[in-house]
Amino acid sequence: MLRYLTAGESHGRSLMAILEGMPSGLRVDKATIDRELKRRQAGYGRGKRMEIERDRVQILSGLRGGRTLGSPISLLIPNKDWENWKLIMDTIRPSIKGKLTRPRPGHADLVGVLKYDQDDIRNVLERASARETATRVAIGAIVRALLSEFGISIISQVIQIGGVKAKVENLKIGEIKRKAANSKVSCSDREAERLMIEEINRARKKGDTLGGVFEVIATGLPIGLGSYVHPDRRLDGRLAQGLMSIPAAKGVEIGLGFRASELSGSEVQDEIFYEKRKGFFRKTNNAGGLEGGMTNGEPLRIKVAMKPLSTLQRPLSSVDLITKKKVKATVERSDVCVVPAAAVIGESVVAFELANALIEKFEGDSLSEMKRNYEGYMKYLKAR
Ligand code: EPS
Repeated sequence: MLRYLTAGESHGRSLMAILEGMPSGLRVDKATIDRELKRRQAGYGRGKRMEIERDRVQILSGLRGGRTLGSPISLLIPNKDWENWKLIMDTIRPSIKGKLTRPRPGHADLVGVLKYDQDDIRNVLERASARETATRVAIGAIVRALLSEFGISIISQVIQIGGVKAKVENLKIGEIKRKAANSKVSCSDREAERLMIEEINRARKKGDTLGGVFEVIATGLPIGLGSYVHPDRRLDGRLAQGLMSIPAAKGVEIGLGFRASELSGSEVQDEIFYEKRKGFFRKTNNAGGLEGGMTNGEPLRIKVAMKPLSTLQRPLSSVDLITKKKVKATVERSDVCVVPAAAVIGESVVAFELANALIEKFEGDSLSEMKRNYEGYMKYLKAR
């Protein structure tokens, strides 16, 4: 079983993670992790914090000579901004000047202070912050190295920001990869990209924020990752859980998603074909690559809807925690739109769930043992 823990406050000294359950013998490249961290920081619509940070990982354990040992991999990502916050965020004797007492609607602020019995919203927002997702992207980059050993790759694209929807239905996966990588908002439709940027500029001017939708696509998946035998082994459920845990995520659609509910069965199911060279295959992929909670050999296609961020530069009404009077919510430095960044986080989350399912199916203490198990299974499938 693959598992991880993360720790760290947004303006604390650093973010940390421990990843456990990776096989030995896997080459892990620090530069590749740093590249993914950089992708997460980018995207049009980000705020001032991203001008301060240059996220870089330090690999503290679990590797020797650039290869995994099978032992826990521990990671550290320093917060550059810590220098500006170390008096306020000191873990022993912080200087507490102005406590934050005006909760932002939509953020963890109000429920967090009530649940954890706090009188300063900072004690909630520091960990609730989406900055935590940097650790998930670092973990994602490591598990992607494992997936690529088995020919699995993952890409993403932004398909909606605010009211602007991209036209991407007829694009091939190769085209999406190329076009999205060259877009400021990770969108494969140039005209939509232009309108999205305009929409972000408008929102910034108004002190408002924007949500949107991104899609993650995984290719090269063998048939049979995940299982139908027990609810918590269904891969669609695990993917949805992982993706819904991204801050501001509000919905997940697999394949046709909600649209499938409007159509008849004969329009939705992907008919089965067989050719000696290809084996069993489909001509459509409405299922998004999953049937019965298992991969069916077609590309995995999964969409995530993000709500607009809850920190508004022109704040909404709230109630002060102490005076109980109507006030405007706290204004923290924040971003206008993080959908392009969330797409990178989504890739990482999907990578983790797929790697977990891969390890479950082809279990081995070393990469070579996993590969022997994989090859045996692929040979068996070919003979069916
Ligand atoms: C983030 C860092 C944060 C925010 C954002 C994500 O930096 P700061 O709070 O110092 O401006 O930009 O966090 C939120 C959107 C949030 O609601 O907490 C990051 O590294 O991604």
